[in-house]
Amino acid sequence: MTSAQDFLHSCLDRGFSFYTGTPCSYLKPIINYVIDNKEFSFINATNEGDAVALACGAVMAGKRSVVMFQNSGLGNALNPLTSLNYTFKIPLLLIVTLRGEPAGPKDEPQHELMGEITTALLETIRIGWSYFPDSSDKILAALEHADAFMTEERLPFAFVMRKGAVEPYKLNSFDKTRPIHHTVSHEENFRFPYNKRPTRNEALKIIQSISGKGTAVIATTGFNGREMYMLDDRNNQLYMVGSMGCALSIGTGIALHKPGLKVIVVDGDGALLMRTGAMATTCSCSPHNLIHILLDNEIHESTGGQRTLSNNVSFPVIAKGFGYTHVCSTDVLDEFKSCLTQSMEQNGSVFIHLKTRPGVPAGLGRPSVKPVQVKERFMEYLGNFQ
Ligand SMILES: Cc1ncc(C[n+]2csc(CCOP(=O)(O)OP(=O)(O)O)c2C)c(N)n1
Repeated sequence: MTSAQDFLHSCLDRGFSFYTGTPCSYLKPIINYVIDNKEFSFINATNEGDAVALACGAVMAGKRSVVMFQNSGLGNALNPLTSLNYTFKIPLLLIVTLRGEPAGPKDEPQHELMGEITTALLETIRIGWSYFPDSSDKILAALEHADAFMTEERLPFAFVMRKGAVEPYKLNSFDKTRPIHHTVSHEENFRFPYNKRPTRNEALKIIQSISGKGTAVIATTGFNGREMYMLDDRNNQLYMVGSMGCALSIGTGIALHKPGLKVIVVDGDGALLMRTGAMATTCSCSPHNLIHILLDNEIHESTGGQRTLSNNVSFPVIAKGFGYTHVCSTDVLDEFKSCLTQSMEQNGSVFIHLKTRPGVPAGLGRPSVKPVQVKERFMEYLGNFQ
């Protein structure tokens, strides 16, 4: 295994001090080390395409830059990589994790196809690549090769990171990543300190208590779907895996074509920030039967607890701005319950924001029912409604 320290200091010797990206659990040691050490700076981007563009700006301003993301996010990054980096000839060092590696360790179904095609996809878009050095003595040669490619082609080069390539590195400066409050004007609406807020599990129980027949529930990628499945697996629930940030658009597509149903989207803050523009699309077609719930723990909990940018965003303010018919925001469970109960009677698109604290029930597993089966029984259920 490579040590994060060895890798990052060799990068620093070559001038790479600016880091950005979107988390993946494989990236924890590198991200943690960069956060801990002041020679480096790290910006947590809401999606991988934005991370690429941010780094392109930094490169144009004279900063050598590294962009890190999961291979699922290569899809999000394809557009800037092909029409920004290629067009303007902007080299970047990429670290792309290899979830779903063929013949690699067992992984989740949503990583299967991208795992098979990651390296071919990089080649198709003319990005040079090699595996992330799996021991510290291979770092210098790997960086030299990457640098030669970037200088010659003036295009990004990717280190493709397999599971376990880097030794674990525990974050020391937790304060630097802990959500900072006092940043947004809506803060005074919240009563509880971070660690006293309701849990996701308490909120999901309330959601399940009202989401009986006549409702359809889409639970987003992250812990929402996994916890909801564990609480009570029902055929009116769709547990998203992959396609992070797409829950709202899926829910809108259903709501528009099943006006006899109430559609409830249970979102995460990392997921919603990845595709916030979907709120504009949803409101532009104003479904009368949509409840969009945001369970906002201010972190990417399911990939290791890295901060999202949620504490810099006033979700109720932007929801109003996007045009939701009713908006409610709270950190009190009873208020959440009464907003939700009222919203079942309201016409229009309702946005309900609940600030939550992190934490998952002990022994949280993953749905044992396969995504295709979940979809099929969900469609059968939807078929009962106009
Ligand atoms: C395009 C893409 N990028 C990154 C990931 C890795 N990933 C899976 S879940 C997740 C965090 C989701 O955060 P949030 O919505 O806040 O939910 P939480 O983890 O807190 O439950 C990330 C980054 C992914 N699945 N897809």
